[in-house]
Amino acid sequence: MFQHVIVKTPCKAMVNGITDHPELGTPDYEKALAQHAAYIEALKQCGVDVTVLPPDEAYPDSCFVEDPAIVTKYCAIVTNPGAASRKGETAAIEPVLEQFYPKEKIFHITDPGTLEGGDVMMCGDTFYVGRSARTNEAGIQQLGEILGQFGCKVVEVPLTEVLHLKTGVVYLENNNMLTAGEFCDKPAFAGYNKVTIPAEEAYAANCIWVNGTVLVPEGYPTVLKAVQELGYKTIVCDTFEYRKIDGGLSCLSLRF
Ligand code: CIR
Repeated sequence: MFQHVIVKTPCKAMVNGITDHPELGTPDYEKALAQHAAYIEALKQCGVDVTVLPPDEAYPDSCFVEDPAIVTKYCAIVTNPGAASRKGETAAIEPVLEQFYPKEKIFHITDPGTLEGGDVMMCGDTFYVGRSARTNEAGIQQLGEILGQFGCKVVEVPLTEVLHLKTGVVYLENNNMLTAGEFCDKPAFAGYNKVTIPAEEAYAANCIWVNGTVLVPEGYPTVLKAVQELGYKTIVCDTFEYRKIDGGLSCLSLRF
């Protein structure tokens, strides 16, 4: 069960966030703020306390607070983002982690290793890590050494089609996993009860499990039905302004 969630209010500069989908247009800041507020309310309904960090205009993508840190029941890890414009986001997240973890339980990914939290999927004590354009071999090696101290296993999953691992796969606990695109037939996920997401709803692979409830992005009826048929309570959240800059439900929070 998760007790805590950290989110960060989007800054006005989010309209300049990194995107591989310029055809979706520029985010509308006011709508993004409203969607963020609704997201916080949905999280609160799942029984967690929510720490809301102030916006930081220096970092357009800083609302995607999942990427500069990894939070587990054993320790927290400050990452080293692979995107140059996001590297500085880690300085702001570390003091926040210190409110929840003792200093000796906070670790760091360092150069030449790069790693972003969106590439890390926790399945119990196994952590699947996407080797992506943002997360490299050295970063994965360092993560393995850090989590290995706590008896956890790190499994590398190469990816080529999407930004981060969790762009295309989500673990919903109870051995259930939703997979889209290149993740549908990855040998690493062979032992899970996998539900395949159709290509036209691939964005909705980025949903999140929070204490038995699954937050699902608005506008993906096949995925919503599939999650409900697995027996989960669901809450639908509109994330369209964040989708324009390649973000979604998981990227917007740290859950632990
Ligand atoms: C980026 O490209 O870094 C942001 N525009 C989107 C980050 C999404 N984060 C995530 O999937 N964990």
